[in-house]
Amino acid sequence: MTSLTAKDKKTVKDFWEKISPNAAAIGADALGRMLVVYPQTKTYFSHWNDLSPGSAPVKKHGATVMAGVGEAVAKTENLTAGLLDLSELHAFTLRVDPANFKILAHNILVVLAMKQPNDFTPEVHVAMDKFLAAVALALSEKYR
Ligand code: HNI
Repeated sequence: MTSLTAKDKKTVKDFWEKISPNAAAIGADALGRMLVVYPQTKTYFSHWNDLSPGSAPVKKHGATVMAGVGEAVAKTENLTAGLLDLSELHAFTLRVDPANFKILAHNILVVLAMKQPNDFTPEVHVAMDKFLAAVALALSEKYR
C-alpha cells in the first residue's frame, strides 16, 4: 500500500470537511450499492428485514459506517491504534472477511464521485483512495 503523504492527509481532511454534512446519505448509497453489485456481501446483513437500496436499515447502517470513516479522518496520524476496537469487532464478533473492506471502499469512492463531482478532483481521488486503503488495512489489524 502506498502511504499517505502530509499533502494527501490535508486533502482528505479538507475534502471531508466539505462532504461531512452529506456523510450519512453517501454512506447509505455506498452500502446499498455494495449490496447490489457485490451480493456476496449480503450474508453479513441477513438479519435485516430489507437489504435493498434506500431501505431503513441500509440508511441507518450507512450513517454508522460513515461516522466510523469520519472518526478515521480524525485519526489519520495513527489509524491502526485508532481503529483497533473496530477491527476487533469486525474480526472476532462480526467475522467479516477483510476482502470486503476493499469492496466497500470502492463503493464509497464511486458514490463520492457521483454525488460530489466538482469536488472529486484527481487529487482528491488519489488521496481518498489511499486513505480508504489505509482504513481497510487498519481494520484488518486484529485478523493477524
Ligand atoms: Ni462495519 C458494524 C464501521 C466495513 C459489516 N461497522 C459497524 C459499526 C461501525 C462500522 C462503526 C458499528 C459498531 C458498533 O456497533 O459498535 N464497517 C465500518 C467501517 C468500515 C466497515 C468504518 C469500512 C470502511 N462492515 C464493513 C464491511 C462489512 C461490515 C465491509 C461487511 C461486508 N459492520 C458490519 C456488520 C456490522 C457492522 C455486519 C453490524 C451491523 C448490524 O446491524 O448488526
